[in-house]
Amino acid sequence: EIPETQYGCIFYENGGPIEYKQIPVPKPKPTEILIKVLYSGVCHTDLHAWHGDWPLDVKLPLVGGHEGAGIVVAKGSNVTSFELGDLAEPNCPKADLSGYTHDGSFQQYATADAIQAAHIAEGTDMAGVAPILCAGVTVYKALKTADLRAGQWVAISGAGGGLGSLAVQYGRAMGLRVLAIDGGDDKKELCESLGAEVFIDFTKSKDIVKDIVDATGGGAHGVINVSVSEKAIAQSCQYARILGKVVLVGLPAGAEVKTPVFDAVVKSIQIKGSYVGNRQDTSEALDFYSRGLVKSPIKVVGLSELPHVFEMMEQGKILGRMVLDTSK
Ligand code: 8ID
Ligand code: ZN
Repeated sequence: EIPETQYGCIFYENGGPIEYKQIPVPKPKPTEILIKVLYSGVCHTDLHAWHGDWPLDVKLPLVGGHEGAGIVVAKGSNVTSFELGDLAEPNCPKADLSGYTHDGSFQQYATADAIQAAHIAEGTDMAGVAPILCAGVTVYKALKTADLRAGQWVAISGAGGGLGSLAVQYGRAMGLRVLAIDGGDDKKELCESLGAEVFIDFTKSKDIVKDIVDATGGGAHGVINVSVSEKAIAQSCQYARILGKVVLVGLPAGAEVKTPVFDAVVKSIQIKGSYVGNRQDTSEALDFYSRGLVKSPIKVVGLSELPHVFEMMEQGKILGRMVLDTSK
């Protein structure tokens, strides 16, 4: 039985109040499924969407969220790829972005394009799998984009956050040596427990470039930038090794890549962008999760706590990923 109304978190203007209240349950278009969302991760992109700080307008009013995991409860007349009861996720398609230009997973029932939505295997831990659906896929794809070989060093900048804590583990699972960069002792502990061989604290290091070059015996072969910091991106080109690959993933508002051209040229550095992943990447990233090679470092709180989660995220205080339980 699908209700007419449900609880959701909605905002009417960028940066305005986020209201947890009763809103209508959306109706799926012929090509969409309706998902009963059980859990949704909170990605830093959701915070950017609320602020409206990217050169891409969000829909208003907006229900954010794009790391939802739930059960298919209805489907449009053209949908053949899902059955009712299947486990699914409202994915981040390229043009119509869940939680950005399409109401997302910060509500109890969400619609998603049936072609883009990912299938989740029976018996999967639904709270744990939620962050895999954006953060996991994104960092897995970024690591593929870095094109490294087992035994090489990968530096993860922003390693203690949602994307970073998964990047450390995917990196390890892919046979890489992981150097983690973030701030604070609790993030150091988290990164080391997930398999980072070295942790560099950006709040304490006097010379981060030198520390990383020393720890890796000449610089990182690859860098995955998931921090929300223009400065960290500039530094990453400097501690990348000769022929190093620097992958840009984090999207600090208004940022530009600023790095000495001379170094980039004489070291023949490659700078590449990487944006989420396709359906094949999603199914591969989920496979790593279901085989137990990566764990979701999550803390679960109620959907009504979203404003508080954003506040903590802004202050860089979240360890790993916060996941919202839509029943609370
Ligand atoms: O497809 C994509 N490219 C994609 C997909 C998903 C998310 C991009 N993103 C973007 C988000 O929009 C955001 O800009 O990646 C960025 C990180 O998302 P997140 O992992 O969800 O954010 P977080 O959990 O807040 O983690 C950020 C971490 O960076 C650290 C913080 O301490 C935090 O742990 N950090 C910062 I801010 N400055 C740092 C610095 N200078 C730093 N770590 C190292 N050095
Ligand atoms: Zn995301």
